[in-house]
Amino acid sequence: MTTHADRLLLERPVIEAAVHRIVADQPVTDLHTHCYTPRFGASPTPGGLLLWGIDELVTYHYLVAEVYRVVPATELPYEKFWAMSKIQQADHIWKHLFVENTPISEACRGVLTTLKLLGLDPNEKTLEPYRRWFSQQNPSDYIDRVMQIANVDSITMTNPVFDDAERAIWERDPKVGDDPRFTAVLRIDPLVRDWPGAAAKLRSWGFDAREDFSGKTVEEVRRFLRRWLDYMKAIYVAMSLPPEFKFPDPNNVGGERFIRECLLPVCAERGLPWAMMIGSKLRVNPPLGDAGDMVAKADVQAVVNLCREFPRNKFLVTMLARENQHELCVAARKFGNMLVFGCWWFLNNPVLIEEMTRMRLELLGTTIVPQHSDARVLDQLIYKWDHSRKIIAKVLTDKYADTVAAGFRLTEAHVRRDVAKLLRENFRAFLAR
Ligand code: HDL
Ligand code: ZN
Repeated sequence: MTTHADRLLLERPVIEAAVHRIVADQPVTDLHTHCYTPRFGASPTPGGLLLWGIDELVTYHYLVAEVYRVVPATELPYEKFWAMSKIQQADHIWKHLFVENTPISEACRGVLTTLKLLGLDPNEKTLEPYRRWFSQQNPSDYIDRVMQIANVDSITMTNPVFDDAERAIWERDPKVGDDPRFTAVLRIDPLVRDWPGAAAKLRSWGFDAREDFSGKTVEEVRRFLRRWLDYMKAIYVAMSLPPEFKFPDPNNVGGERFIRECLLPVCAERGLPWAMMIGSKLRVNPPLGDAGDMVAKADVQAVVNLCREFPRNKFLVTMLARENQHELCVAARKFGNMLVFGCWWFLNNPVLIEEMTRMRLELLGTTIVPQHSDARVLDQLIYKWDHSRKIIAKVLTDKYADTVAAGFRLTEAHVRRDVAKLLRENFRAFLAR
């Protein structure tokens, strides 16, 4: 008797319907977000790191950048905008991006999708009706609701230990990350981006790290990493790296020695991946804050050198420039200790998600993690996954149709297996390897 799973998928419309259903039904393990457990404090509580609700959605830094294209700084000086309350900022953005202009950009459409999937009408002229609805939600219950709508089974945090506010919360509450819905990631950008400054910080925290690596620096930096990895129960180590990132790097001897003598030995001893997120050029327009960062082409050969020289280490890699994507896919064909992931930041747009997913499936098969949400506001999980699932399903349908046309007898079981790998199992297996 043929089971549903064994059902052959031959005609394109049958393939398409099955793929879209299976992709929608597959729980996602979201491997990179900026969301937080409720114990970190929730907005609008001052200092709360868990951002959620309409005013946080509408003041997402992507939308701050976009509203400054409509109302330039010559009309609204940056410092005046930042002096506004969150509510005033949101009203300003809603007026200019959602009422007086059509919310057609990906970041704008994301707010519409989120409201719609929450059961709200995205066409309100003011934010007041939404504020009334959100005021009735409780953050922790709301997390469950958002995860259920987005079909996300685990939210991976980003925990920048060099951020004074976040480190203070960890030190005040050792259990702050203990929420089964979340996992932690040790984020340590300054140790490569600014080794001298980071070494000085470590000394101020009681780790004897010298800029010139004299004394017990290597042991002390390894002790620092182990302490925070254990304390956070981190599942990997992450860094955003500049377009200039090189390995080896004669212009950043300290950063290179940190990677070679401290980071990678500790990651290898613990079987932890290092997530390299390469190509972010920070604060090209400083008064825009987080909205002021940009992208530039980076050097894939740095990734190649690291994967080759450290075969016992595992590298999660995403790059920010569209121009780097093909070379990164080819590099991944050479190194099984590299897992390519996500359509990061300025790549998280339908046109590029489709291009990158198609390129990756054609070069790497199902051995990738096609997407992460990068959600900064909890509610964004809803739209980031709704939008990406549809594109991933569209590309998979094409690739399955091509495979069937070549004579492969495709069944639902094949599709379920593949989609589970792409959205959940590849990441988990990479961690466990
Ligand atoms: O460095 C990162 O993790 C980036 O994702 C930045 O946080 C960036 O501001 C962002 O939110 N991108 O989506
Ligand atoms: Zn991020």
